[in-house]
Amino acid sequence: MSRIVVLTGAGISAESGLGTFRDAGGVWTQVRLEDVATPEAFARDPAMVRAFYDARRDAARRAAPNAAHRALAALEAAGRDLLIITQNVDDLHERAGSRNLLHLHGELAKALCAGCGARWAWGEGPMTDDSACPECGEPGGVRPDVVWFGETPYGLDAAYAALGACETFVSIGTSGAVYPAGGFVREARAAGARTLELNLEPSEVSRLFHETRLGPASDLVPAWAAEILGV
Ligand code: BV8
Repeated sequence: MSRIVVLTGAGISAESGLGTFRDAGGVWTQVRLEDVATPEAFARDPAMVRAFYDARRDAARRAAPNAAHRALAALEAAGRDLLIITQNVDDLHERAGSRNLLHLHGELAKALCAGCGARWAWGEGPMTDDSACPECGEPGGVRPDVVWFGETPYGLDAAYAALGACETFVSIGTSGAVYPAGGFVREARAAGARTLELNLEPSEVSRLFHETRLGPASDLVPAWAAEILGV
């Protein structure tokens, strides 16, 4: 079981040029989450929802991991017992080299068949009504493999097991506004873990952390990783 559990949110990818959600100018200030990030939105206007995620998939493909992603990957490469639970749907942790990773809210780089539940890697190009599922062959039901509001996050059993056994819980670049991830710090504290928040601004759950450090992730995360490595 991982002794260090790290929860990441959109803030760790902000310096890679990918938008956060609730900051000034964030994604949810440009488009209503009810219009693009719920199953009802997809049922109402699948083309609009697919286009929203196609644009974010293209932006993620053009982005590059930053020093914060690389510092976490370096901890894993140095043999530290670390699990990253990310709320992010980009693949910047993977591209930085992290492997022990759980995408709680799914991945832009995958597709899901709303009909049969098949999931597969999505390559280039937009999702359309003509996109057919490779399993059932049906067109019309291909959607991004992301967890929308009202849907059950992926890997919750593994996440809670890791939180219940960790010694250190570090939250990076998240407002703590979305649940159940926003409650993970409570789970870690109940397990006796030391809890640390690395964020640009105080979050909705800062009061629950033993320590909060404020600043950009590209500064705070490499500095914290250096402490862990004793360098
Ligand atoms: C569910 C998908 C039932 C893809 C997203 C209590 C318990 C359980 C559920 C709920 C509950 N209360 C309410 C709910 C319902 C709901 C919810 O949380 N609503 C909110 C709005 C109140 N939750 C759900 O519906 C979840 N499902 O509950 O199912 C269930 C529950 C338990 C067990 C079984 C079943 C599903 C939630 C997932 C929704 N999908 N994304 C996509 O479009 O991306 S959520 C979306 O928000 C993203 O995933 C995003 O990652 C996530 C969280 O946001 P953040 O990452 O924190 O981003 P944000 O902009 O908010 O904050 C950025 C932070 O970074 C800021 O603090 C900023 O200061 C900081 N920052 C900025 N720049 C930097 C920085 N930090 C460091 N360096 C920088 N440079």
